[in-house]
Amino acid sequence: MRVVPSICSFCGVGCGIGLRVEDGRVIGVEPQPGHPVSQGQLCAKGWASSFAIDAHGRLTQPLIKEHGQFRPASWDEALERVAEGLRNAQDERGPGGVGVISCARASNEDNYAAQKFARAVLGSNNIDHCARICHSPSVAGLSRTLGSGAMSNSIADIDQAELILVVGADVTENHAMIGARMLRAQARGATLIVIDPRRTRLARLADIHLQLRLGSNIALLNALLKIILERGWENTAFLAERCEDIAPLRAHLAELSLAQCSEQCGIAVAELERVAYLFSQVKTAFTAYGMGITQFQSGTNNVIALSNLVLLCGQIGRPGTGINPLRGQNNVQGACDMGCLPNVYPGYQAVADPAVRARFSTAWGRAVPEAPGLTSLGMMHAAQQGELRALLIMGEDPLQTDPDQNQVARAFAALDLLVVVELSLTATARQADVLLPAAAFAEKDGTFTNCERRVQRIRQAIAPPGLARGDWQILGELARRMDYAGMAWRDAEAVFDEMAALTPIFSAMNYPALDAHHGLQWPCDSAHPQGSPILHQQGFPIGRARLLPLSQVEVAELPDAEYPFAFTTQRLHFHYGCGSMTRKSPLLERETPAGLLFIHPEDAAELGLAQHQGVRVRSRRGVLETRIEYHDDLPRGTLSMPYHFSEAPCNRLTNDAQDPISKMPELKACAVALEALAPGQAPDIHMGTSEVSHARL
Ligand SMILES: Nc1nc2c(c(=O)[nH]1)N[C@H]1C(S)=C(S)[C@@H](COP(=O)(O)OP(=O)(O)OC[C@H]3O[C@@H](n4cnc5c(=O)[nH]c(N)nc54)[C@H](O)[C@@H]3O)O[C@H]1N2
Ligand SMILES: Nc1nc2c(c(=O)[nH]1)N[C@H]1C(S)=C(S)[C@@H](COP(=O)(O)OP(=O)(O)OC[C@H]3O[C@@H](n4cnc5c(=O)[nH]c(N)nc54)[C@H](O)[C@@H]3O)O[C@H]1N2
Ligand code: SF4
Ligand SMILES: [Mo]
Repeated sequence: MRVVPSICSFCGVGCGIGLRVEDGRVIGVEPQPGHPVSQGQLCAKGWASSFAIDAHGRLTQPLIKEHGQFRPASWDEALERVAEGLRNAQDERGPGGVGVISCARASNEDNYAAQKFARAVLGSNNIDHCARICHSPSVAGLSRTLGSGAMSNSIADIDQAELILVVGADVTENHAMIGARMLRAQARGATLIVIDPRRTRLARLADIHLQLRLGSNIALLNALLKIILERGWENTAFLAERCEDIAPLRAHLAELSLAQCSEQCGIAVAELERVAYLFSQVKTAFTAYGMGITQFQSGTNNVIALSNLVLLCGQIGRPGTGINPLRGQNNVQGACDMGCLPNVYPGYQAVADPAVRARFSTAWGRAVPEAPGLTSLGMMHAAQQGELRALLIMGEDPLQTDPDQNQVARAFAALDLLVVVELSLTATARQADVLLPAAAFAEKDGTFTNCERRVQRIRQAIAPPGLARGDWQILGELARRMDYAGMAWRDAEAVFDEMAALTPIFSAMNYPALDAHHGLQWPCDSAHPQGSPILHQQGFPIGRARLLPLSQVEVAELPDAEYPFAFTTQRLHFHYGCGSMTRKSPLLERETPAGLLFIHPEDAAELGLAQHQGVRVRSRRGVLETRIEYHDDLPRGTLSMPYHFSEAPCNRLTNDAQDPISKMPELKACAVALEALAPGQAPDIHMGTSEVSHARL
């Protein structure tokens, strides 16, 4: 048995794992001793990595759909079919007629290739990925206030914080190793404050839990800001030295009524005062946040409101502090860094900047597009309008994970060509015209970037199953067939070196340097050859930071007589994303609750619903049937569902009302109606699927 060092391919914590390899198979994993992030530990998902990528259940050859059925094809035939379909779409609609959705689970090298393919080969900035529905408001909000949208500090800073503030993140479940670190910090004396409408495990253990009303973040944060300014608790030295004039914010807050903010968020003034005092008076406060801030139509403003709080108290730019968006996917930080976004090249170099375009155009030997591209949801809308004709999806499952499933199905149905590059047959993969088998993380070399900007090496431990190949290799071969020779890299290192040479924040990074450390944190350039664990210590990328006045924005769809329940969506510790990887593990599957709609026991009692009884749930967009499970961590009147289960797809119900700035859909709040099935009646998991299952057959 050999042990090959690698990085966990689930969440953005980026734990170090060792892949135990025997007879060409990964038979298990072990924690990497001495790893700076995971410190010799893993969570249940990390331990289950070998099930997730096992050859059993993987796609092993290219498939072409004919008469509604897949048939095996050679790589030659499949790629020729894709090249022809992409060319036809371009001929018909120009470069705007094609799009690429890349994969935050794949490597930096794969993602660099995806955006280069879109821009240099297809001539389109239609490139995006799941960050759109995850932390795009962080990228948009923090670039406005600070100039950089990534975690300002490192995970290890938790150890130095006197206070830890967690807003809208279920950390023990979703970033388990960070959650554990927060609890250890609390045990040694740090104050832990959680702001979340649900009583999460961390909230139960916290010193203070503010159980705010769903979607009332700005009202709550404004109340804290107002109290701090009125009491003179702000950090005047920091504001004078590091921030732009806060007079507009002060004037705006003076107009607001504290009583009204308190009523809007449902938290008593005395509680708000206590939190305002603690956060502003401790020397070091580490602020972390997640989807409870971003997944709203007010997502960008929610991020800015939190940034206002951190800046007002000067809790940034020092060890143990910072504003820290807990990036979700193992490589979502990397997919953003690599420029898989419609408006930026690698390293957040703006598409709008002619000098940037000129540099990439020269390096790539191709004219590059000037027009900004469409977001992922923008591509879905354009497909429904007949403007986008061909879409290449590299390892995402939008049919299950994007809002408003029926709308996604209609978009797929309208396309001339849907290409999916996947490990296994997901709901989205079933809809493909051409389905290409991808290599998983243990089957390729490359790098992942975790949530604290740490670029770490992954290494090929085994061969891919059957004919599967790495994403950048597939895209390189496709580029060659579309008459572009600039993607025929020798190996993953060559892709990385090309990227680093074009991207200032990575200019001093290379594989040997990454190998010599446990990775390096960007920016890593001649001024910071060892990387940058803490950002903004001397200045902000935009010079002085900005505090911006904001008002509470209500969610798009509030409960009413017809749809009386507030509905939100969440994650479970033992499952991940669309479930296509974690649901292969019998150990993780065993942990799945029998019920998938969580309801407060008193709400259930009022409706006469027994534990695990079948129910029909309906929103303005769709309907499904599932079973209920009592959860008193929810507030009364609010129902919640996880999104990991294709047999109970909560995204048939969710709303795609969008944040005007980042285009984030409101995945955390809509309104639903609930109807009991007869006692003993099993839910019909096909209820409401007709549009989806017939989309492309
Ligand atoms: N086990 C597991 N881990 C994962 C994932 C997974 O699928 N499974 N996915 C990964 C990914 S892609 C991501 S992005 C991260 C996400 O990790 P988190 O950000 O923790 O994600 P969620 O559980 O969706 O939402 C976080 C919290 O927001 C709260 N919330 C809802 N509405 C509000 C509100 O109005 N205000 C506030 N303050 N809070 C609110 C919810 O109750 C929930 O506890 O997890 C990553 N880790
Ligand atoms: N209702 C609701 N919906 C949500 C959310 C929510 O909180 N509520 N959260 C949203 C968030 S934050 C996110 S990030 C999205 C995630 O949504 P998705 O990105 O669609 O989901 P995942 O399950 O993470 O991954 C998709 C696929 O990537 C494939 N994959 C893994 N590695 C590779 C690789 O190396 N190459 C290729 N080609 N494929 C690979 C896996 O097989 C998997 O099927 O879901 C969003 N949807
Ligand atoms: S915390 Fe995240 S990175 Fe670490 S083992 Fe668990 S899923 Fe993997
Ligand atoms: Mo995410």
